[in-house]
Amino acid sequence: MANLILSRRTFLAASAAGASSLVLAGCDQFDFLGQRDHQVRDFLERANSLTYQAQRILAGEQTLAPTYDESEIRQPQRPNGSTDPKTADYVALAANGFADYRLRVSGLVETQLTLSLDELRNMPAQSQVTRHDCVEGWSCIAKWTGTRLGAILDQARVKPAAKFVVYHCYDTMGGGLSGPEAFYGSSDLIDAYHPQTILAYGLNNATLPISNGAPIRVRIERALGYKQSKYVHTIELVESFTKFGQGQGGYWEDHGYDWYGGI
Ligand SMILES: Nc1nc2c(c(=O)[nH]1)N[C@H]1C(S)=C(S)[C@@H](COP(=O)(O)O)O[C@H]1N2
Ligand SMILES: [Mo]
Repeated sequence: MANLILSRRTFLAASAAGASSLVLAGCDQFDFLGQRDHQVRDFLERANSLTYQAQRILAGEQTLAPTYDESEIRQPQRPNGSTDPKTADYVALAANGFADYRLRVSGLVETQLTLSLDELRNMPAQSQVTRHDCVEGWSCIAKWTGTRLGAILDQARVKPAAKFVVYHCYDTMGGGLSGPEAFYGSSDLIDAYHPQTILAYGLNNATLPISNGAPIRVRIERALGYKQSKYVHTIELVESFTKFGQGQGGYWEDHGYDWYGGI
């Protein structure tokens, strides 16, 4: 494991040297990205010096989440958190079978995108049987089908200044003094470009139901349940989270959960 210990300077030098040197450096070398307390991962989270290009290259080198056989699916995916959003926009979309749904890709991109469900379904599809782990202490194995987020980001052409992806959702949570808060989540570009990160529209060989995030929810397979934003309407590329909610990068993060949320 000695070769995993990279100083910040060595790491930056490697990034500066560009794609080829990182790729030639081999695969296992980037396993540390999955270890939440590793100093380099910690550095990546702060990501201030790391370019979009460098984050992107690292994404392809990450370890995959374990996958399972379809026969290991024992029960339906347990719905949790919001399971039936009541916001007016969502109710209207659902009433029409989501025919008018459009996913928006905005923020630090060269080309803003507006994609219908058909357009998303016509992009290359990917399915994976993975385990969802909720911090409340339960897990479910399920088959998720969708479009790779990386392909969508490539279509929009992410600007170099972007460091994070914010997932804006249709549902609201709570209702305290400040009123209901819109649910949102986020990831870095490493997780966004991870080969198993998809925008899912299918669950266990059927259309994704409302209870599990219809029509589109995020699957970031190496992250905990609360990072799997459901009911996504907008994907916004940003440099920082400060202008959203309490500035911690997500509804649950604003309420005390750790931002990384990796497994
Ligand atoms: N928009 C939205 N996404 C969300 C939530 C939510 O309440 N709203 N809950 C999160 C939590 S805590 C979990 S465990 C999973 C639950 O996903 P599931 O309903 O498909 O099991 O969604 C996550 N994504
Ligand atoms: Mo959760």
